Amino acid sequence: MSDPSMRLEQVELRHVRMSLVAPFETSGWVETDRDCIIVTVHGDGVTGWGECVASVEPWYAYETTTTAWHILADFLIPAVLGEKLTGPADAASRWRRVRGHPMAKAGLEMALWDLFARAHGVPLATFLGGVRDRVQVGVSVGVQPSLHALLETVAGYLADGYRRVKLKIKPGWDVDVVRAVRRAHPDLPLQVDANSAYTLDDLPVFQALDDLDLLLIEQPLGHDDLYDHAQLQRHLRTPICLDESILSPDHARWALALGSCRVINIKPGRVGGLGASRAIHDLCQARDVPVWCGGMLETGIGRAANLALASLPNFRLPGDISASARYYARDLVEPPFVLNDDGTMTVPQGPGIGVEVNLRRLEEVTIRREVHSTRASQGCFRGTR
Ligand code: OSB
Ligand code: MG
Repeated sequence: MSDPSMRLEQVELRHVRMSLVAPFETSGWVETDRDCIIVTVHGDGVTGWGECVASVEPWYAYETTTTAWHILADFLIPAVLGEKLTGPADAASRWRRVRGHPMAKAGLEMALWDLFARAHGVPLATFLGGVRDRVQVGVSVGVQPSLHALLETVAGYLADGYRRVKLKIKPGWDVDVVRAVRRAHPDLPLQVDANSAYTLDDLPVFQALDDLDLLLIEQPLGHDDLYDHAQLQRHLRTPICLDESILSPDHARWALALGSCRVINIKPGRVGGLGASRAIHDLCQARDVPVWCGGMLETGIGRAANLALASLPNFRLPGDISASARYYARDLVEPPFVLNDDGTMTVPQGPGIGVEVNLRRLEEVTIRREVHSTRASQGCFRGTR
């Protein structure tokens, strides 16, 4: 109890696959199922949970469930298993020489944050320095089969209580549809996300969007670009927000120095974990740049950590953190996440991520499992099924 360090005794990886309540279409891909890796860590009789957000296919990021599994099993877990750790930052420093692979790192790091917060008996939000118990949230609306379907979908989410809407856009599904939603809802806080579908040649599209009173335009240009975004931002009043381009605190620093964006979408899964997320938050706060918490269609495990993070003070725009029912018929956690009447979600107040994992449900959706243990009887058992 007084010993601040903890010996990490076991790490379990589970590849889970859950069907989404509706297909989610972006400029570059469609998801009907959500795959992720659930990471469970054990030490000193405490269990911690994390979620690695890499997808099966490399359409959003270069990492996949397969590459993340490899990096976790062969490099990250061996760097910390059996070690006495003083905290999540200590763990992260032990795998610093693994280049890239922020999603793999984040899955394990988040589980360790949960483990240490639970060992201290405090909510993850408190452990991170959170300052609010409710977080403003919104909903991300995929490309729809028709404008009519889009207007219906948006109206449905507004009826559910969402107060901020993000529309996915792509060439041929941009100015006209966004203008139609703006006309239907003149006062709605509205933003768009292109997932890197455009180039600087599309300046007229962004100049037209610039007149539609949007909160921000998310990742219009290349997924790894910082330079062209700076050129585009000069021509627009609407803030550009970077998502895909920011994979670390250094990327955030470079983007702000270059003027590539005026807002940053922080996804812990994309930037290497909660420690890196907090570093980006602090950097932006010092420069008076607002941040908000993005999402990767997480299960309740990742969602709980996102809510804890979004309770930090410089999360000034609503997050892509929707209720469990917006994604899944049955979530992995109890209680499921629900939207409050005021368009917020409540930050869990129990120890760690503050929600219970439903182990029966977890078992149902697991398609591969592997246990890494220090126990001699198990060796480094890598059970698979
Ligand atoms: O670009 O923000 C994105 C989902 C999966 C991958 C990328 C993105 C998204 C979303 C949905 O927009 C956010 C959410 O509700 O989890
Ligand atoms: Mg995005």
